[in-house]
Amino acid sequence: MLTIYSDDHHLHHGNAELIDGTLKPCFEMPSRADMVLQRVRQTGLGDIIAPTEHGLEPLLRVHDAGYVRFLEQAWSLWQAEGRNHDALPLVWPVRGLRTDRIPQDIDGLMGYYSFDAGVPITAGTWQAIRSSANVALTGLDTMLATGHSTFALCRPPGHHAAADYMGGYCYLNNAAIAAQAMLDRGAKRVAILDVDYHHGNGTQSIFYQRSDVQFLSLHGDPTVEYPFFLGHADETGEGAGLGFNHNYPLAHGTDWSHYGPALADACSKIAAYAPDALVVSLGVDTFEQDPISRFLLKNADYLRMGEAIGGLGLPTLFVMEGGYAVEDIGVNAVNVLSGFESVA
Ligand code: SP5
Ligand code: ZN
Repeated sequence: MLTIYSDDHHLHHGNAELIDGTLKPCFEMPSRADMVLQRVRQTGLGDIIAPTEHGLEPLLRVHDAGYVRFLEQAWSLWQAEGRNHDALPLVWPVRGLRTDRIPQDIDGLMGYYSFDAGVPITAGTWQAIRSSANVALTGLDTMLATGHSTFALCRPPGHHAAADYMGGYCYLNNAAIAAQAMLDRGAKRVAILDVDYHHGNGTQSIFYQRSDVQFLSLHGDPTVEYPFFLGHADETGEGAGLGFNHNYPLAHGTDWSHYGPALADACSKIAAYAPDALVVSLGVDTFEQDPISRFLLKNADYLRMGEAIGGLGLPTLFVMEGGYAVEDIGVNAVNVLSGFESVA
């Protein structure tokens, strides 16, 4: 399987995140993608190629123009305040506060365009997130050109980013951008299967009212897990999208004995939808040793995961999302891809 990768992700390296009430080094760190790349090489998964520039157009098919402009300008606005450390939001327009007046001050903009503080903006963030989206779009190019499934080794991840807000280490929704680009190039239906430990709130919200993208997510039950405010089973879509959104909230402590059947159910819904192609939001933070998550999948379970997805027989674009057990992230991610290829 071909891998798309760029070193540009190193340009995004947040200093700290607020976790359990204290500032800790960011869990979403450059070594994550380095470890996955190293495992791709070690296993001889296939060639590794650099992304090509796709411009802003495909980003604007998914994201709000004001939001994209904000991402581009945030660091210089922050610096203009005389700040040289990471930019972080600290105030949000929750219930009863106004969202119809977009602030001009950088602190107001940071809050307006985010839903949590897990999104440091650094000097290199804009270039890194552009590159990450280009990785996904180049993966799509090669999948369409060759008919073979492809691995987009994206970093930063994307699935928590909605049309006009960032959050949860995510800025541009790489999976959504690729799915929309697929439709724009002639696909009639695309399914997105999100196996990251956390609900893909951004992706769900982007396609919630649409029937041309089916979204399915297996994740920690939002009653007790981040992102808390989306991802319940009764969210099934709206308007034309009714029936095209499927959430599988799973309990803390979920292991393969409960994960496997939920995944099988999701796969049967994908098969019934009969999409032209599949995008997999590939997070491996479901791992038993993940430092911020509470599922119990083991290294070998990721092979089973790949086999289940490969059984669908669909052209598949894997888009890297989360996974914070850095020592194992490469093994687990590549196990999914190897399991997939063993049946494809
Ligand atoms: C892409 C992705 O996986 N984003 C995840 C963002 C999660 N951010 C909040 C994490 C909260 C973790 N709380 C548990 C702390 C364990 N001590
Ligand atoms: Zn996650």
